Amino acid sequence: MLRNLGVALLLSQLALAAPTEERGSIVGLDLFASIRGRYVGVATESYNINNSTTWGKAYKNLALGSDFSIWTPENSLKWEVTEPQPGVFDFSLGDALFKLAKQNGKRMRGHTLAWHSQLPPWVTANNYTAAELKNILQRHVLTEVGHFKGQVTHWDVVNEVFEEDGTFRNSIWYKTFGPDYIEWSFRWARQADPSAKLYINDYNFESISPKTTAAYNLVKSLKAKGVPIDGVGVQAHLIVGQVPKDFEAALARFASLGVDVALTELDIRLDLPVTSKNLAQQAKDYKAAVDACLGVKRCVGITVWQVTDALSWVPSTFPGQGAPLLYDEKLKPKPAYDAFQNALLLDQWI
Ligand code: 9MR
Repeated sequence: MLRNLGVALLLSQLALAAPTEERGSIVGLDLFASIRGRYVGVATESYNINNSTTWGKAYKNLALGSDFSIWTPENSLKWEVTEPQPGVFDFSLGDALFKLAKQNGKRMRGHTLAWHSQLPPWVTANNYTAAELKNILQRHVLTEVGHFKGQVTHWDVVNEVFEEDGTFRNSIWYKTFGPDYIEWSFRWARQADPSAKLYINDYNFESISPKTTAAYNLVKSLKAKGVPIDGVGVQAHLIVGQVPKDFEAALARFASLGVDVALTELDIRLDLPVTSKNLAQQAKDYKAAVDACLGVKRCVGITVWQVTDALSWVPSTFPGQGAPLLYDEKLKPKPAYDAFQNALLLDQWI
């Protein structure tokens, strides 16, 4: 107890130390998380990091710094980027980020393989037969996972397969194969890289709902059939003031199936403009999200969906909303950052 208290005090002092020019804060979020047995990750891209403006250099320091130990390519491993024409693969953007990760001791999450969105037009435009489309999906999964073999800790194998009412999304994959494509994709991914943890990933997985009940039942049946599924990715695109009260219960229900869970795309958007009031609420909401993960033993980590509000996907998708991340547009840590850190630091020692 006393030793822990000493460690806590030391870390609090280090946390207060001024950020350096090269590395952002000396003791970043991931160190605190690692003491709690978790990681903190971030979505980024090589073209975000390799930006030689003053702002770009500051971004780079944060992405490379000690807040995040694992990166998710925000867009560069999606089908439209990696297989723009049938059988013609282009991993150059992904490779650029993987190279930076390797040079800087970061691990990588893979995102994503079987999805309805960000597909190149040829997948849907050619009226492929079911047999042809099965070969196309198989080739895509085997080639992409094989290309990054041994370098990816977790793959989002299937993404957003459910509707809110718990029915399967009527994607090209579901329309052609029914739910079988889910099982196949996991098996092909395992075949191509036996060391990667394989995840099903979705939004609105943060509460008990028809959608998460359907996902629970799917994961249960996949496990019963021996399908290699290791985790449930809970995207956690949340709204300030609306973090579900049963967030932890939803994570715990997935974990009770004997799989890991992770927050894979955390951001908490607010109604613009930014005010001290909505920033304070956002800080509370970030703490609630971190606490939900810490409350579930098998919640292995938290990835935020970009470093800074300046690069968030939110404002273009939800006009009037934004500022959902830990660093503001000028790359200054927000109250949410301190709340995230405090959630990781406190509790355990008091
Ligand atoms: O952040 C991504 C944004 O840059 C893209 O334009 C968008 C296109 O669909 O995808 C965003 O990331 C999504 C992720 O891949 C899956 N979950 C929802 C994310 C936010 O839309």
